[in-house]
This record gives sequence, C-alpha cells and structure tokens, in this order.
Amino acid sequence: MLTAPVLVSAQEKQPNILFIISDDHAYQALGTNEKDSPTKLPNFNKLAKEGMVFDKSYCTNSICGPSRASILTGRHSHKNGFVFNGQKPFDGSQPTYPKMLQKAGYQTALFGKWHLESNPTGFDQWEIFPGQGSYYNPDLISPKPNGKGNQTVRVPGYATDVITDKAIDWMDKRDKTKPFCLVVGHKAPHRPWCPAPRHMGKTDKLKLKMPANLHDDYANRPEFLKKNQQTVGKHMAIYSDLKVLKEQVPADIQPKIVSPGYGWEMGELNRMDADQKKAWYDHYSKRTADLVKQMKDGKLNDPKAFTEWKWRAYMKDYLETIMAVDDSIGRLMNYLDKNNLSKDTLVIYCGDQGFYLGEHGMYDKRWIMEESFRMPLIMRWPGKIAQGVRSKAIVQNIDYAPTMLQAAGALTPENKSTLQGIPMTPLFKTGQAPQDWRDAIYYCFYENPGEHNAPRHDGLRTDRYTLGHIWTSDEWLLFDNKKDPTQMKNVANDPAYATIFEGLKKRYEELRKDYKVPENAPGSKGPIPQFQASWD
Ligand code: SGN
Ligand code: CA
Repeated sequence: MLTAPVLVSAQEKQPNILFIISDDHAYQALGTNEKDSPTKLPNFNKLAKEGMVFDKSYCTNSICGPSRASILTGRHSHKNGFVFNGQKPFDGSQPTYPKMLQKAGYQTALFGKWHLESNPTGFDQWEIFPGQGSYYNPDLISPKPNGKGNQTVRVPGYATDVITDKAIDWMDKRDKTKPFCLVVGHKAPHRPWCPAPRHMGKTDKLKLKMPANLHDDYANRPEFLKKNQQTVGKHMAIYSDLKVLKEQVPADIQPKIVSPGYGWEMGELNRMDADQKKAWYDHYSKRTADLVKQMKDGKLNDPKAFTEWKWRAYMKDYLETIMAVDDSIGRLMNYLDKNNLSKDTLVIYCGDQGFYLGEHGMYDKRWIMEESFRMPLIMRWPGKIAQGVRSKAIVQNIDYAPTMLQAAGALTPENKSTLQGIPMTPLFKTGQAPQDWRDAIYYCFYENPGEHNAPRHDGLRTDRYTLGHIWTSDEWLLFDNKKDPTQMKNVANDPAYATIFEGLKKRYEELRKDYKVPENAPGSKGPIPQFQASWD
C-alpha cells in the first residue's frame, strides 16, 4: 500500500467535499481540451483550469450501479456485492466513505441519481431519483418527515436544474459549524438524451468530428464485438432515442425507416408540461422534416449515410444534455465563490463510467475498451491541487474514497483496511505518478445475459496495454494503446507480442489474487455469480 502525505493535520481545517457525478458522460465530451472537445463547455473549462484533469482515470466495472458502489466503498464489485444493475439492492450496512466522513465530523447529503435500489446510508439528508430517474419534472424519493418509510414527490423543472437547486438550498441551510460532504448526482447525459428546452438546437451549428471507426467491421477482434447490440447503425431507435416524430413521417417513407421499436421517450413526453411539450415538438419536428427530405431525395439509401445521420442526431442530443450539466457546475462554483468556500472545498467531478460516442460504431459502454472504460475526472482544491495540470497517472474509481478520506484527515488504519483503492493525494502537487505508483488496474464486467449483449469479461490496463479475457468464449484481447490508440487490432495472437502477452497474463493472475477475486468471477455460463459485501 502506498503512503501519501498527510494533507490535513489535526489543527488544520477539514475541507468541504463537493462531489458531482453525472451519468454516462464520455471523456471525449468533457469540453476541457480544444482538440478533443466537440462543444464549448465554459464551466467545465474553468474547473479544469483551476484544478487537475485525470486523463487516465478508469472504472472497475463499466456500468452504473456497480461503478457507484465501487466509488462508495473503495472496493471492487465482488467485494461490495453490487456486480450488476438490478441483481439485488446495495448492502448499506457495509463501510462507505460517507459513513466514515460522518464519523470524522462531516455533515453529509445526497441529491439525484443513486441507482443502487436501496435507501442511501451515511447521508444525513437525501433525495434520490427512482431507478434511472427522468429528465422532465423528475420524481424524488426521500424519507418521510415522521421517519416512517419514504415519500415520492414530483418536482417541476428539468432534472439537472432541479438537483442543482436542491444542492444549493442544502448548502445554504446546512449546519455551518461542520465541514460538509455533498453529493450531486445528475441524470444527464444518460439515455434517452433529452436536452433542457433552453438548449434544444444549440449545437446545430457545431462542426462535429465523426470518429474514424464509426463504420468499424470488428475484423480481427473477438466475435463478441459483432454480437453487441449497441450500434448506432442497427440498434439506435429512430422514434425514441432520436425523437423523430412518427406521426409527421409520411406513410410511404415509414417503411424505409427501419428502427428497433422501443418507446422510452414516451415516458418523458407524458411527464412534460405544455411549454416543455411545445419546445419538444418545435425542435424535433425540424429534425423529422430533415429526415423525411433526405429520405425523399434518396440521400440516406446507403446504410452508411443513414448511420451518419443517426450519429449526428445522437451527438446533438447528447451534447445538449451536457450543456445543462455545465450550467450546474457554473452555479455550484458561483455558490462556493460567493460564500467564500472555494478555497476550503475539494471539488470532484466525474462520470460513472465511459461512453461510446460512435467509436467502433457504438453507443453505451460495458467494455474494457478505452471509451467505455475511461471516466472523466476533474479535481479542484485551490492551494492543495496544482492548477491546469493534466495527470497521466493511472487512477481508478476505487481511489476516490481513500482520496476524500485522506483529505479529510480520516484515513485511519481501520478505514484504510476496508479499501482496495489508494489515495490520489500524492498526485496533487504535480500530477506526476511517484516511483511506487501502481503499474496496473483490474476490471471486471458481469452483466450478461443483459441489455446490449456485451459478454462477461475481465482484464487489466497498464500504462500501455489493455488485456481482456472474455470468459464465455475464452478469448483474449490485447491492445497496444501506444501503437493503436483506437484499439482496432487485437494483438493477442501476434507472435511479436508473445512475451508481453504472457507477462500481462501473469500480472492479471496476480491482480486477481491481490484483490481477492473469487475463481468464479465473472463466470462464463449460467447465472451471474452473487457475492456478499465483505471488507476483510
Ligand atoms: C438503461 C438503458 C441502457 C443502459 C442501461 C444501463 N436503456 O437500461 O441503454 O445501458 O440503462 O445504464 S433505456 O432504454 O432504458 O434507456 S446505466 O448507466 O444505468 O448503467
Ligand atoms: Ca451510467
């Protein structure tokens, strides 16, 4: 275990912690690097300039609930027991960072997305979305004031704004004699990618850069990639995901629009008030008219051209939902500034995993491959974290808990013994990894059978290589990320990589041992294994 400098001595003030976590935010759309940013996000930019961006930040298991459970506990999925969405509720009796912070004198609160199918523990106050939550006029669950069970209240407004209002209101009314830890959980930019009315159409003039591998044919990589059900071309639904208004598509054009027949956005439409509905119909009737015209002109007859049309529509909605998250960051940072709290507050912004924005032809996540595995992460703490630095040290979501605890002076031997992550505090000064920094991280995905049909697999990431093992087919993936950053060539069977492959497989076995991964994880066939929370 690494040692980290003590940042907060007994005499020093414990910092507040403002932890902002969005849902499915791809690092490719973080907006902090002109080169890789498809849109301008001024508040993300400002946060990045005032803090540190972690360019090699990864998750333990690229799916919502498991990633959040790893963040809460600082442990891998098999250790916190939450291996995939919907298997069972998170065991709230286990040690978590909010509980440890409470013990260290913190006032704690959580607003927004939770997605762990349980009542949150470790938070003095909480209001959470049911399940995935909604974009428009969201429902929020909270404990009843009389302490007997929960209540669900529908709150008017756009979810990202509603949660920001709640967070600011809580900071205003909090007990100001204590340090606080506030978790702000945004629904955006999760599917079905519904923007706030004020942002609809705001990306229309943006030049979008299409990924070079949008039409990937998955040659020389495992068959499983072809079985994925998360491609923009085949699996993205025109009438729901992309919000084309079916009733405005002429009858002779409709048969030409082949689309999976889901209907999630109807849930959103049914929640909207008259103004929201008007904005929606005004905006999406323009998209519908464009599709109909292009269809009539025969411009979308080529399946590749149709995929590209879909990709553009997808990107616009996705980026427009992030514009409201940018507004939220701006409002929260303003609150800290106005109340003289910025200097004493560690701000953490992250997504809950990576996300495909058309790379390898895909949307969604789940894979150990880069766009799905890598998470956006920014940390700001004036005077303690260097400003405007991009760290290349390999970090993982299990590191956030030890980092917060270390910052709060609460990384006691007892707390530390439950954690599998390491504090990131040694990176704060320069972003450079010290000599004894970890050489590799472990990853494990379980959710198969499951939506989008990504196979169960696990593996590791070093600074240079990604190694993956697909249990179902016993196939290996090996990417040389230096030579092949877009991961188009599996070199697992390339004789030139034989020694590296063997070395990485050995390291993979060691990591599984170090993290106490059970032999049946993630398993190949049959039911997905169940694990109890344990923190030995
Ligand atoms: C929903 C989405 C999926 C997504 C999962 C998990 N479908 O089921 O596309 O992969 O959530 O996402 S939807 O039609 O209901 O939008 S996660 O971020 O919560 O893990
Ligand atoms: Ca997610």
